[in-house]
Amino acid sequence: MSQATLTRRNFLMVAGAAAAACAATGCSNMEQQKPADTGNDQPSEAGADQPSEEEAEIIHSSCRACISNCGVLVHVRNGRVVKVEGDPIDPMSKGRMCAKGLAAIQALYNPNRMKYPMKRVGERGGNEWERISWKEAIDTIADNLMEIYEKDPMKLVISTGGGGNPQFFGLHRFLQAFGGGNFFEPGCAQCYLPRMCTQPMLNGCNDTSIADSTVGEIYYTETIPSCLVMWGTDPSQSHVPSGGRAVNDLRMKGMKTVVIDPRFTPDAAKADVWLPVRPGTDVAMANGWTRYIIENKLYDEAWCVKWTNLPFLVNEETMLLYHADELGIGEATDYVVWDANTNAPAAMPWPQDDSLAPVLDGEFEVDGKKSRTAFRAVWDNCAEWTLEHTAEITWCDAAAIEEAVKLYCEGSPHSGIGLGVATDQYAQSAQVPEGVTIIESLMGNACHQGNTIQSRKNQSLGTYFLFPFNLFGPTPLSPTEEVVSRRLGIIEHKGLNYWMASHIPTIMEAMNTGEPYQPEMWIDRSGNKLAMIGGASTFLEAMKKMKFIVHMYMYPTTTSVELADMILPTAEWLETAYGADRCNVWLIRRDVVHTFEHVDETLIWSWIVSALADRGHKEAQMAFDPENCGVAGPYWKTYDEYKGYLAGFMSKSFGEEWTWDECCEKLPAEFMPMEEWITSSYESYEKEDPETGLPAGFATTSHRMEPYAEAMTITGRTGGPSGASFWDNYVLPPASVDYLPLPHYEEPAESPLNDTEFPYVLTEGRVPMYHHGTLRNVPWMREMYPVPQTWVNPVTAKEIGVEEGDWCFVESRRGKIQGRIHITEGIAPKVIYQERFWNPELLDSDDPSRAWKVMNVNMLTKNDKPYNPEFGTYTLRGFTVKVTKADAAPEGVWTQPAEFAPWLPEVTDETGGGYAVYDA
Ligand SMILES: Nc1nc2c(c(=O)[nH]1)N[C@H]1C(S)=C(S)[C@@H](COP(=O)(O)OP(=O)(O)OC[C@H]3O[C@@H](n4cnc5c(=O)[nH]c(N)nc54)[C@H](O)[C@@H]3O)O[C@H]1N2
Ligand SMILES: Nc1nc2c(c(=O)[nH]1)N[C@H]1C(S)=C(S)[C@@H](COP(=O)(O)OP(=O)(O)OC[C@H]3O[C@@H](n4cnc5c(=O)[nH]c(N)nc54)[C@H](O)[C@@H]3O)O[C@H]1N2
Ligand code: SF4
Ligand SMILES: [Mo]
Repeated sequence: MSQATLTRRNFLMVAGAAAAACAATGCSNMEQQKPADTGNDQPSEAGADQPSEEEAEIIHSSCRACISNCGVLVHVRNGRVVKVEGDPIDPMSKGRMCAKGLAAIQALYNPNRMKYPMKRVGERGGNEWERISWKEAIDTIADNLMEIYEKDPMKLVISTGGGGNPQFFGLHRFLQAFGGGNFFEPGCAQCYLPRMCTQPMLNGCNDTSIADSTVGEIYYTETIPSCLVMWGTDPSQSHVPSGGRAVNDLRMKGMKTVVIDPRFTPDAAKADVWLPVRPGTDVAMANGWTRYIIENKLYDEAWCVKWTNLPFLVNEETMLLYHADELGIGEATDYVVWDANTNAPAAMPWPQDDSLAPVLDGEFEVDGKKSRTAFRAVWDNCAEWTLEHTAEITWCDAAAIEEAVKLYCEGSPHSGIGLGVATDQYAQSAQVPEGVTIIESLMGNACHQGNTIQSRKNQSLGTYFLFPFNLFGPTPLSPTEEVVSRRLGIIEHKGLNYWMASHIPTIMEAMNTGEPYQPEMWIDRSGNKLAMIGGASTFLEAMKKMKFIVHMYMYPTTTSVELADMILPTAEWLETAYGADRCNVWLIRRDVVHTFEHVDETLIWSWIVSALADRGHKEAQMAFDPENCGVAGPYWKTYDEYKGYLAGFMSKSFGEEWTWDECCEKLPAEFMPMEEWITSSYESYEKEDPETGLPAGFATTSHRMEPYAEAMTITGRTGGPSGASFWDNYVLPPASVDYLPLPHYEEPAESPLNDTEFPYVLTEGRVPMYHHGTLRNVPWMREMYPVPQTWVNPVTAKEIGVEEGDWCFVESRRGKIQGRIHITEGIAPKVIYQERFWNPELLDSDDPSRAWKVMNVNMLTKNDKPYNPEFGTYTLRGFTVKVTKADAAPEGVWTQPAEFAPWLPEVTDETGGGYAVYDA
């Protein structure tokens, strides 16, 4: 079959089937140009005079179709990417890729891409655009920014995509170069921040997110953890080739697994114990585990006494731990234990005074007042959570819970718990990592072989490439105390300060009311906020009040159509340069092609700063001078300057100073042998810290693990140790409620236990075909997963009166959407599962706003109170809905492979090319 007779339609059907097979098996590569493999001609074979495959150049790179950064080999022929495959040098993916990454060519050359900067003509929301030059675009933005800057820099709001942004902190740099403003991201308080702040603050090591690549332990094949608990995480779908693959390999070698997840995921299917927890009840589960471990004396007492703050005495009035100077028995840096030798309180210094005999469990009289050990406070806190009560609240089986805890405890201290995003997405987002830290501390599961808690260096530094200017100490560009304290919502939710973020609902309130000030301009660098943000309708209404909105993205989305005044075409990952540290290896992402006028978002921010500097903006001028910028490095005017910065940063790990071209020659490469990297963390707390000559301990205030989370309480009162002081060194006024040191279970605000109008509880979780709002315009992916499935239990299906494949309505107190019924025992009765979706095919219809409304779970989610006190988290998972039968699919939604033909790239399509430049 020749290309001339091949229709887009018949190509799609065959190629898509191959892609589906690949997605299911996580296969290592997909030939995208060999007729023999797909039984079909493919776009890149078009034209009789194509050179043969041997002439393709093969380039090492790193995928960025999701947050995972898997190593890839990119085949480029005649200036065109013709194939991508996994790179075996990556220790995490070991040569695998997932369907999203393999679809890279369809994304890169997608006919639906935005090609040039555009400005709106006509009404906002009218979807009429005019092409402009990069110069006009940047100058217009800079003029608008100067106007804001002169009034009040805080009126600027900028945002990014959490999962999608390889250069997350690039936006913080920008705000520092601008001199103020608010930053938000729809993940953040709802993704990773609660774990990433709470866990290291309390365990003194790392967070334990397999889905954020911070659990290095699972990639080492020489040893295996005894038992891995995957708690609200689903690596086989959220990290198919890396975390998912690694867990699978370890399971085959004998690692036991427990999965705590309402959905019967591939990881649940292979688990030794699956606990289908009711969405939103994980704190009850954690407290149930803690009580079982304590009541059955399964914990490691010697470890708890020496390496945790559990023997320290609690000042019941302040909820903080006593320091020895308060009782006049020692130094301010010492804590207080009850010493069994003297039967009296004693100062416990660091390192541990082994002549003392601290009592772990007890209540004593100290200073004329009752005082419990932190251990006893933990025990009291979980006293009500018997297995039966835990089972009743979490909708799990008591015997299964017991089996799971036992499995985990029997494997300790070589077991570990990996937390996922699920528990970040409801009001108890800080309390779950707190509860899990208690469990891990009791068992001594830290810095031993097999643990998820480790203290390795150089893990995931890549995420922070564009450090804020003040990351390693104040610079002249650090935000002032005034800027920090005026960020919207951060006094109340101080955990946000850890990422220098503002609170989304508080930003919306400021937009709606002008209090405490009126935001006026929004620059967004991400995908489709209207599909990703909680309570999307209210977000849209608030955003409409902005005077000027800029959206940077690769494709038009409903955010661009409904809200933007200007849209900027950004680069796909194959057009960007970056690096990724993967365990002991640096991968290098190379800009293998440049199409149309697409620009790496990093450079767009740089150009804006440059234009501000030209307009006499003081901080912007400083940002081009290395003197003012600290480790973060100055801004760049060209992509080559930027790549020079990347090269300098990566080559430091090798003790070298390479240019970008040298990096391209030498990377990817190991900066440390894998075994050394892995074992560097084992028993590291006992090893001597060369600076102090003392044991290293854990990186907390007490040098021990701190399951009694007084650090949280202190954060709420002052901003430190996690909040403002971590980045900015300021003391902030207290929040209106105390952040409690121990996790109490709160029933979700909308509960299936008492909601008669909306009787079911809805939750979400990843599917391997999409990354957030991406790839809904990529035919391969839409063929595999054309519309969102609504999972219902057979019992529920009967109740509702639906059958497999029926269309349905899912409705909450905030909105009504559609989905397609999938009946399965893999979800409990009364629980509904549906993943996020939006429909780019509707952008061309008479009513483009239907594109984000008809199937978007974020029409249903809840961005009003109650919020998590520490981080301001709103509710994306675990709220109530009703489900009813619908007669048909929403009008105009594509469900059949052939319908996606307009989005198929052809090799003959024009691609433009070369670097776009901004010439001030
Ligand atoms: N209901 C519900 N809502 C959720 C979630 C949920 O589970 N349920 N999950 C939440 C979570 S965990 C997260 S992290 C957020 C994610 O939601 P967002 O943060 O809005 O989504 P992203 O896809 O990360 O947005 C970033 C986009 O940037 C694109 N991108 C990559 N490089 C560039 C670039 O250089 N420039 C530009 N402009 N774009 C680029 C990526 O393709 C990606 O689409 O959604 C949250 N929303
Ligand atoms: N394919 C794909 N991969 C991705 C992403 C993507 O959008 N698509 N996004 C990336 C990003 S930004 C993130 S944050 C990670 C997240 O990666 P994971 O943490 O693995 O996230 P999810 O699959 O969203 O959620 C994990 C599991 O939580 C379950 N769950 C739902 N509600 C609850 C609950 O109340 N309690 C418990 N214990 N479990 C619950 C869901 O069924 C799901 O299987 O994935 C990353 N990788
Ligand atoms: S998991 Fe993510 S980074 Fe890896 S191949 Fe898939 S899309 Fe690319
Ligand atoms: Mo996320």
